[in-house]
Amino acid sequence: MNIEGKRILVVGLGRTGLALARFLKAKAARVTVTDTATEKELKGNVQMLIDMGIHMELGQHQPESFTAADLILLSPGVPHTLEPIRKGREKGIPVLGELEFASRFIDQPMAAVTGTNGKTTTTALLGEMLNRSGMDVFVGGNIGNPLIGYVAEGQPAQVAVIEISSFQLDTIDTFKPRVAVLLNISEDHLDRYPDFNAYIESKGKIFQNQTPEDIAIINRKDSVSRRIVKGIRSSIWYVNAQPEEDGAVIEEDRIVFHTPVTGTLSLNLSDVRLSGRHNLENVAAACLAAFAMGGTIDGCRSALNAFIGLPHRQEDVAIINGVRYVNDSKATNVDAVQKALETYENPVILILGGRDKGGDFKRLIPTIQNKTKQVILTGEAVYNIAGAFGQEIRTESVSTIAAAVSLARNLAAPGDVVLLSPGCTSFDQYENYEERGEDFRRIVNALHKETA
Ligand code: UMA
Repeated sequence: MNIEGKRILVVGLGRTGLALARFLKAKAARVTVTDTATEKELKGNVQMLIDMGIHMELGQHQPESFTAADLILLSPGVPHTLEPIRKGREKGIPVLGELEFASRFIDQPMAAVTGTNGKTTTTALLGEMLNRSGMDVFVGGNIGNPLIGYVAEGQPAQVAVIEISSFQLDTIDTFKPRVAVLLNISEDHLDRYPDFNAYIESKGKIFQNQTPEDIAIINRKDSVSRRIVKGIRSSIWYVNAQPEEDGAVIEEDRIVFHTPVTGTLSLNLSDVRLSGRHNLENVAAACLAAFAMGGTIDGCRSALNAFIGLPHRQEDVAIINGVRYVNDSKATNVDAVQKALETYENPVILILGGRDKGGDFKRLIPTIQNKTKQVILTGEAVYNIAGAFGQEIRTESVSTIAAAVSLARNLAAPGDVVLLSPGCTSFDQYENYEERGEDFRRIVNALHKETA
């Protein structure tokens, strides 16, 4: 794609916008960056971009800039339905998401991973499996490392492993991964989509350009994912495959794989250090994707032996007076909370809350009744969640994570689990889920010191 001298508007100046602006400038495009945040809110980077000769429009999106551009590039957090973007499109100006734009420069095979939950874990695992199979791998995308940054470096790897969100899929057009993984679909981001069906449709787009020589990996037990199988043209390998199908079967003590490229292989569950049934499904999907990309069973096993999980995902923080404190701040939707609760045998004191994304908290009632001894609500969503639980679940409400930990400590007995698994975003009180998880960790560690 020739971009030299073209007027390109970059919308959003987060990690993606910054990487895009730098790449475009290096390619001699005429770059404008627009963001609804002010220079002060954007904290840094602005002056650096101005010094590079990039035009900045901050504090609002000026409609004229959208209609005057040759190309509009969107950050994933910017809804593609915004009025000025619609106006640009109406004028015939191409509008591309960063993933679509970056992927047009990529020559190597791509493995793409999406799903409501587990995509970062699966992406990181897959990258490591291929790495330990002797391949040079780029790992990026929604995991925090925009694909355009890899393009800017000259695409030094043999394969690209990309975590993909529905926001990124919304704006794809030609994106065609060699291997596409859909882990699961449950309600999420209902503050951005008109309804659940629109979100499902977006997830299904990961397969839209695949052809029969490509591979789709889907969880047969996930009833929502199964709904989109019909339109897929690529070969399907299933997690939880039926006997005549290619894919993986999770047995009591091992995962058995059968694929056209590997024949039948198996992996002992004792090689897996992650806990929870949902993680075994993530592991099975990562192994299948690794095989499809040319990885080996030894590479997969070696990665699994070393992989203890990522921060903020059911991360053990401390055991204090026999009580286990777990940071699951990344659980920002109802299904993630459900999966976390299912992992623990011991009584759980659950800390829920933050900013609601429209999740159906009622669905948690049976599991909460079965697994928890107390639910503590916090943040903006307190009234919504308490309303959804009604008389069926007794809750206590506090305003901060610190107050929630303090209350949990008073209620907990040895053997209990104090689980921060909020089911909401962190944006009512924090910049992101990482900051919330770090706060929880800091509070728990201070408690640990106090009681030592
Ligand atoms: N903005 C506007 N106009 C708008 C909306 C936002 O100008 O209408 C501006 C904001 O003021 C802000 C900027 O856009 O300055 C932020 O853009 P962004 O939200 O796309 O943030 P990035 O830092 O570029 O991060 C994005 C992904 N963020 C989202 O999808 C919300 C990151 O995923 C991703 O790691 C990164 O690109 C690199 O690819 C994060 C995420 O929360 C982890 N993803 C969601 C999830 O996993 O559930 C989808």
